[in-house]
Amino acid sequence: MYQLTYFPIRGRAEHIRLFLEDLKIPYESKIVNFEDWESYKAKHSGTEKLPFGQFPIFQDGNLHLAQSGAIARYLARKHDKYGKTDEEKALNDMLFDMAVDIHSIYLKHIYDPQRKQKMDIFVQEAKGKLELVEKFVNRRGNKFVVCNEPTLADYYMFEVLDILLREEKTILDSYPKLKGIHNQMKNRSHIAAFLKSDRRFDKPVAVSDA
Ligand SMILES: N[C@@H](CCC(=O)N[C@@H](CS)C(=O)NCC(=O)O)C(=O)O
Repeated sequence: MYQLTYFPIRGRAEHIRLFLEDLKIPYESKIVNFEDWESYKAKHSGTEKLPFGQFPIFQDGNLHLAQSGAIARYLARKHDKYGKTDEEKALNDMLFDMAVDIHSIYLKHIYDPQRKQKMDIFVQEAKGKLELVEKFVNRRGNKFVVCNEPTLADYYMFEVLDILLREEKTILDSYPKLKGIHNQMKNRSHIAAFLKSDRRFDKPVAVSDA
């Protein structure tokens, strides 16, 4: 069975969890608590178990994968969710990397001790990206970001939209397509069940009021 090892937060593993859950792919979720991290890292960093000294780690038999993007792409290829054509695959990469960029805006903001005073800057920066994704999705005219069914990029985009909404609940109000995709993803039956389950961590990051 696949194994996914990460901290007890959503973080950079949640899009992978969402993918596995939506497709009902069995996996073992291994959680390493923050207080155990330094000793875990000292013991395993640079080994097959923790090749680059960071989580998440995904294991499929003898394959140990670091880098959340590599893990997501591996799974999308293996389970045929990368898109059918080279064009769909390239666009999936493009939208996935845009989700990574939006996630970076969120992470920079959420770890800033002054973040409450800097909400306007965060919202403006995030909306700058959302507007462009909204335009792309409109031009493309499909139900999800690239295709008419969820593919690679939708899982990361959903997670990113969800954490933005958590920080600013009106942030998607001007983006009906993105709001619609967020809703469709949230209401997919296996995802809805996961969101209610004890496999779901509430916190996107280890920040008490995030
Ligand atoms: N580019 C990597 C970044 C991984 C990363 O930053 N992991 C963090 C948790 S989200 C980590 O392991 N931090 C602990 C450390 O670096 O000591 C990915 O996407 O997987």
